[in-house]
Amino acid sequence: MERSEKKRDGKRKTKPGARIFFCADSQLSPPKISPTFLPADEEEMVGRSVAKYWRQRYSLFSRYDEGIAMDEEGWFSVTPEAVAARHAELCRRVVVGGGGGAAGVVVDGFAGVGGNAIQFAKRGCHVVAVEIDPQRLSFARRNAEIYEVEDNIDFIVGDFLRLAPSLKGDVVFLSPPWGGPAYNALGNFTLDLLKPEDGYSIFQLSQRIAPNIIMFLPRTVDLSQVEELSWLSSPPLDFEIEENYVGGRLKGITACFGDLASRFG
Ligand code: MGP
Ligand code: SAH
Repeated sequence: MERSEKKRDGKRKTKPGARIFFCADSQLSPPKISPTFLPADEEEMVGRSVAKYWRQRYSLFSRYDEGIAMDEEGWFSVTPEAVAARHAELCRRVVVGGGGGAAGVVVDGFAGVGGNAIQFAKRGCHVVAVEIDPQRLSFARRNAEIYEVEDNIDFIVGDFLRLAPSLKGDVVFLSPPWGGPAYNALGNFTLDLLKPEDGYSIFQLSQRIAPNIIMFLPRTVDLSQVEELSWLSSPPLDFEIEENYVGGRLKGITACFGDLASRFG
């Protein structure tokens, strides 16, 4: 699929109404630690399936060595810290400071080990972090403690699809499962491949929670389908997409819907 046309002023046109911005690629430097600090066999301990993510550990969590807790799905799903910081910056524009300085509420529907929730909280948002796996959510809490932001996060064990009707916030953040690392072999990633339900259903549920939605999606996602989500509302929601790079490598696509999209850039 032709993902973009000509590069111009740091933006690329895909089709009318769908601009691709480039997220600043802030490479986080690994902390200066003694080489003896980590057990030499840690790479082996994490297992072959996640070794490539372990090698990126400092771009996932810059404070990794302070005791970050991970499991297999956490390793391959956590949003790299620089990208999560960018998501939080986008949120902050609509939820903090606008209404007399009160912090807004971000509902993170698929919180994982907390990569995104921590960055939202660090920027002054109050976070409702929903995660179906109790152990993974306990890792998210521990990781938030390391970043000293646990007080800004409500940790809720549960199924986002069932909880959604009882939730309210300013922004919903969605980084649902993509089907594991094998997503990359599929080529064009269509929204029906998202878990636990297709992207259209997850999006529609989220619209009842907040007027702004951010989705973090595979770099191979079908962009025309993503744009179609904005047409589920009448009038259509403002919509922007952005490519997110870390260390020069494209990690994923961020789609913004609602007022948040009109404040892009
Ligand atoms: P990747 O494409 O599996 O790895 O994930 P990487 O390091 O780009 O490998 P490459 O060698 O193929 O280039 C890239 C990023 O996508 C991860 O760091 C996660 O932030 C995110 N990601 C990957 N998966 C499989 C998922 C997923 O299932 N759910 C969510 N929410 N994010 C994922
Ligand atoms: N953004 C997160 C990663 C999310 S990965 C981070 O940066 O750490 C997606 C998560 O969704 C997984 O942890 C998975 O357990 C969780 N999940 C899957 N189905 C769910 C559901 N129905 N409700 C809530 N969480 C769910």
